[in-house]
Amino acid sequence: MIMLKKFLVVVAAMAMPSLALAQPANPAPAPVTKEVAAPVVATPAAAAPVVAEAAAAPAAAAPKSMDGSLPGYTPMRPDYANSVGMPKAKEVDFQEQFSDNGQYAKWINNAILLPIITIISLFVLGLLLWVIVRFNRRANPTPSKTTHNTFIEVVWTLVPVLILLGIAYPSLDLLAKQFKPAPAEAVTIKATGYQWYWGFTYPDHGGFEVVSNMLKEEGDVAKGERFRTENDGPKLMAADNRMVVPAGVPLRIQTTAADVIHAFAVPSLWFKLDAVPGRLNEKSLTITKPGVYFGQCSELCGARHAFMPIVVEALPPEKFAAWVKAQGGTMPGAEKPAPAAAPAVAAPAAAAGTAPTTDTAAAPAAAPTK
Ligand SMILES: [Cu+2]
Repeated sequence: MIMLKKFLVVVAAMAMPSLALAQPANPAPAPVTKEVAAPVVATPAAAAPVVAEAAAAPAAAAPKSMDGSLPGYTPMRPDYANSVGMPKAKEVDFQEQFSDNGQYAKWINNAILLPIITIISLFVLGLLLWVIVRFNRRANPTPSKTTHNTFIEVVWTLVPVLILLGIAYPSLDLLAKQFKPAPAEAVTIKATGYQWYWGFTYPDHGGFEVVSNMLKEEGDVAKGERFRTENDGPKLMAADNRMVVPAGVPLRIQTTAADVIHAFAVPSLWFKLDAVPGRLNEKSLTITKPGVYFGQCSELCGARHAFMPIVVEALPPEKFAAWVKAQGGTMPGAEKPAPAAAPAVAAPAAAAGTAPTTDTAAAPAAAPTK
């Protein structure tokens, strides 16, 4: 009996990667994957509490650590000094941009649009003042009867055309860049909007889903529960589990929603994409620098619309790989051994229960031995 118990635990542990691969996406609120990593190799008795916890609060993230850290991963502290990824006090400009498209768009705004707007406004104001002062009834009692002036008419037609062309060229160029599909080797992340939190699925890394809830303030949580600290991010912007991605690598961000329309928006990455139930929207993104970037749901989605922040943490690729491992996922290059072990062991574990994620897979497999 003990041998059988041990065998089932080992089988469940081996089956985990293949199970994860077999379930690329789970639209229903799923327990956080980070629950699992440790208890899998422990005894069934140790694995059991995880299931109870997951069943009690499927949507709530209940991390083991108070700061969101995992083995091999510590959440990056936001760069408050330089206001990276967040608004600056008294800022009127766009936030500093950390994607190529964002930098280009900000350049178009600051180097082309704003100067043109300023010059045209001042020119029109000048003309207006000139007319008021020079051609009022007292200063100009007998008005000129001139009606046509070919030269001026050609100028006031051609100059606006040239201005519009000057704006249109970079605008359409930016539009084309924004619509450019992600390259084949891009890392895919699917962001699912729920009322009222986010789920981030990693189909290229075993299909695990990270559930991301806003962190509450210290006074608003029960004793012993995790609350927001300065390491997590600004008030109302921090999340318990971040969307961790590699920096400097093309990303394929897909958005969808499970209930109502949400929108995935991160201003400092020049990224905003609606998350619509039953649809899969897609947009490419390359984050130029490691850092923590804050965003919010940007489509009115119900009572707690204002409390579903988005926190994107871009890490150097090797640190991202460590985070994927901590989540129980696999890196695309490293998943080769999994298929060999999968066919033999996947069946008993899968038949034992309908666990929504890899987390709970260990426990149902062990249950029959009780
Ligand atoms: Cu929303």
